[in-house]
Amino acid sequence: MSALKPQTPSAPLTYGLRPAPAAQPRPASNDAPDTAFRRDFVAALLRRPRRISPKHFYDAVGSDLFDRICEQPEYYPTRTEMAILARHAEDIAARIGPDADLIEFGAGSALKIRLLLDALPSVRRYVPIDISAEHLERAAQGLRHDRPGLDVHPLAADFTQPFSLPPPAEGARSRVGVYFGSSLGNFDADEALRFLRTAAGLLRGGGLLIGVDLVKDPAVLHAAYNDAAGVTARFNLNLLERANRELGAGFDTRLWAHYACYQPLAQRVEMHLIALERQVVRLAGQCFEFAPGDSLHTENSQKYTLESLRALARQAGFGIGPVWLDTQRWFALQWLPCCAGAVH
Ligand code: AVJ
Repeated sequence: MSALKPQTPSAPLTYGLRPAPAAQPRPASNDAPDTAFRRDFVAALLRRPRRISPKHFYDAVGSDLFDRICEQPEYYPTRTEMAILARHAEDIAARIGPDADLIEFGAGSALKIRLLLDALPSVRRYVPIDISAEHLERAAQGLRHDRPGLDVHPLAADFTQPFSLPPPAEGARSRVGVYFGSSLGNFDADEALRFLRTAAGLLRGGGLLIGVDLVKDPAVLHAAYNDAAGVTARFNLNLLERANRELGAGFDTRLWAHYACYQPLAQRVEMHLIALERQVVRLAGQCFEFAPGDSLHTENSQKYTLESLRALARQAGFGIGPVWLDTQRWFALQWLPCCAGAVH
């Protein structure tokens, strides 16, 4: 679900989103196309510590694997957030208000929004944004089929980059954003603030409904990112398989371990891929050597307190509205109104 599309030259970037940069001429020795994934992956392997944006998990295979993570018994966030949405849909809908132009960041399979749409019959338009174009198109088709009256306007885009939105829908009273799944937690603090500031600028007169995972017993977090069926491990390792598929890299995934752990000082789960043996991998005309124990840091998943989330939101220019929680207080859906006159 979450998030985010590389700016490949062929990506369907329209509606005021920044055009993709022109393809750069590439060295003759390299037969993989010059994509954002290629650039970021090579850069990730050259930097120390090695680190890549988790947005690159979401090729078609990775998006499907993420949907399967959401079905694992240990991965509570999706199910918990959906239960909050189902239980409080009427209250939430009242905050969103009538005739909204609804923008969803990181819409993925667009399952959660269905719970809200039932309580929002007057929505003017629904704009799901996601980095995974195929996945997004499938979700949009499904929604159009199930709700023939709804204007569904999918946008394949990477909103980790500076972005704007299509002009407001005709007859819309307000523009409202939804950002589910605690995907905000993939950003580091600076990036999260930048994203929220951009969103606050675009949602003036409306607001943002944001779902975040809360700080909790680390054993619960550990289990959620180390499911017994190994789906999260496959999701993590798919990054290397994607490099094999798209960049002609020769990773042997049997030589890599999925490693996820909670960092209590930073209050986040970190995911890494860790080399188990010495190996040399050729990629984009270069050789990369890995020693046993070398790590590629693939994801941060920040956990929040209501205070830490609200401080961030306030700093970005949002007001603080009501919050809806599950009974265990594992997950929060926070309404952030964005006053028309707010200064950013
Ligand atoms: C979609 C970023 C919210 O951090 O929990 C799930 C992605 N990574 N299992 C999360 C994820 C490993 C997920 N987000």
